[in-house]
Amino acid sequence: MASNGEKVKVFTFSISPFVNRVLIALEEMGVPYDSQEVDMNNKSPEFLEANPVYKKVPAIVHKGKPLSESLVILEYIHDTWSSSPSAGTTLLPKDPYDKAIARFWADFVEKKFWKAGWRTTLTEGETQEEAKQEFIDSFLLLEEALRKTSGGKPFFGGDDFGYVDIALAPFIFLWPAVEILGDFKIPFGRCPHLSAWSQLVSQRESVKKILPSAEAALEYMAGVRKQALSTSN
Ligand SMILES: N[C@@H](CCC(=O)N[C@@H](CS)C(=O)NCC(=O)O)C(=O)O
Repeated sequence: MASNGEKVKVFTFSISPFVNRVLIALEEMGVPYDSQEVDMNNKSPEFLEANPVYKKVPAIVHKGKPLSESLVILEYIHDTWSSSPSAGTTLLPKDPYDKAIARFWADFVEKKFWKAGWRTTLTEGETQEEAKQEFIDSFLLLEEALRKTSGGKPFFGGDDFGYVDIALAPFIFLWPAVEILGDFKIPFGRCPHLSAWSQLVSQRESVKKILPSAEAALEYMAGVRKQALSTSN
């Protein structure tokens, strides 16, 4: 195990894909960590001290220093543990252009792709139709990105299960919930690379260990949808 000082403390919320990015990366790098589930209705002073700006999970504390925002934490994990002997993969590519492109697509996952998926589950009528279309368009863009950046290899990171793979992986278990609550089908037939990628990624040890079941995701998302629709109507 690559402790590099001491165990990482991770503030979590089990259904959060952003938290799961961090946990999958730590698993992949063989970094020991302790997790502490945050009560979202009663955020502890210790957690708020770790993320005083956004007050969101994930937040980590390593060697007494706090850090938040999942993609920032992934970069820290890369910089701190990539060269350790226990690292099972490399998160970011070495080449500056490839690295910038990886950052671009990881950013896209939250800003466009998941924003549309989240909106699909929480809305109805015309707004939901628009969100669904945006979600499908984002899928097709990710398919093209995977085709280009993988260079015929299985992952966005080529042979390495890397930064973009980890940024996107936690959303796999939410896809069935988005389909059911949005009453539509993701066009997997038009996304052969992404389809193969998601099957491979779902079988990865770190992913199997960290991700909750699709049923748990559906139950949570259905609850959030019910609440969102009751307050908007
Ligand atoms: N951009 C953030 C997003 C984190 C985020 O949205 N976390 C949610 C859980 S999925 C949260 O903590 N929400 C609590 C709140 O808003 O009070 C990241 O990448 O870490």
